[in-house]
Amino acid sequence: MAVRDNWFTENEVMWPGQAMSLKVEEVLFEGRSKFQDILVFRSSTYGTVLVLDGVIQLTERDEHAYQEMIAQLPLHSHPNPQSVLIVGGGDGGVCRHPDVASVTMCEIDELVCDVAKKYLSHSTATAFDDPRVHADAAEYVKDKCDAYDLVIVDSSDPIGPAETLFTSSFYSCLRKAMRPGAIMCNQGECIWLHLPLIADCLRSCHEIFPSVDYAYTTIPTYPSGQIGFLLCSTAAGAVLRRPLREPTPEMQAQLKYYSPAAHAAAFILPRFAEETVAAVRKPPMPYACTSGAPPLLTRSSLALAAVGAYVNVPLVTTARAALCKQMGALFLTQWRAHRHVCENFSPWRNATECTGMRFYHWGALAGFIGLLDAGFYQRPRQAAADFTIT
Ligand code: SPD
Repeated sequence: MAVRDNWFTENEVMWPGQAMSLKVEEVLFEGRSKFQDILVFRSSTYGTVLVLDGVIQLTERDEHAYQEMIAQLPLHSHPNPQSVLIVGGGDGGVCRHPDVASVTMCEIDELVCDVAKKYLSHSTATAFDDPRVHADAAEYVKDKCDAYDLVIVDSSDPIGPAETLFTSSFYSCLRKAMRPGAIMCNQGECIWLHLPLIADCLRSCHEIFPSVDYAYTTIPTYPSGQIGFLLCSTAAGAVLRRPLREPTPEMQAQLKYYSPAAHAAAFILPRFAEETVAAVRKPPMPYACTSGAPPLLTRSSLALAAVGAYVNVPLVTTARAALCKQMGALFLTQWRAHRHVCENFSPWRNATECTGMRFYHWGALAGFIGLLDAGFYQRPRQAAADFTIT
């Protein structure tokens, strides 16, 4: 029994040794569907709470931290989303977000929708007017081809009915259902608790999608106060961390968590998670933006150096060498002008010639630095700027 002495305590199978508890004012619904246990209660400080199989799915107080981000991150990374598929999300919290021509929601458990309509109708379950609820998400998307601009997988945790939604065969089905340039955003568990699982999922995504990244949000009632998102695009080179559009002022006024700045910040990971994600992120981040060690010799760094050399050697080094020649010549001229004064001081002549030679050497060094500058520094910096919003 999850509620004891007016306290609900979360099931801890996936996060052993820790548990979230909320004080219960009133149990509103308790039952079992074909798939899972469902509990709804009114808490004393977090509003109405929905619990599936002993795990908190949403509370009215902090649901926006998750539902806004899982919907708005992909929505604002796509230039023009028209058609959205939501897998799961039976509580209705996500499907009220996409303001697009068509939203299809496929939730495996109809009772979750019914309970949400009854107990969450004033907060999250406000967009159920025309829902198309399908029996099984994995089965449903199997038949689809090139149908969606966005796919949002708002699932519960992978122990239970949502297990298939974390597999590579499911990601492959989704990939087929997505249009060119479409974006998928999946509930991506918690970096503090599930890094190996996240790494597995990201590796599967890496095999299937040409662009892959990971973001997270903070939310007090999910385990460890955090939950992440796997974001993948069917387009190569898609930079998902940079919003392509800003919310309209009216939309921004309704959002409590999402903003373009929160979008960009959501992808900045602590170092221990960055190391895992950096290994599979596509396109890879320039090392200037990551906390990982810069790779010394990669194919791309060699290619950049070659381009830098090609651009710099003829332009910079010849220009600098020409300048150095002039300065060397100036010294020699000066020396000749003063020759009659210091004709017995041969060291002067040698010194002057040496100075000229030194300028040649400095010219060569400057050219080399120019090469490094353009090949290894400026170009990654430019690429870094592409990943940053200003
Ligand atoms: N550990 C809980 C993860 C729950 C994620 N899904 C929540 C569904 C809310 N619409």
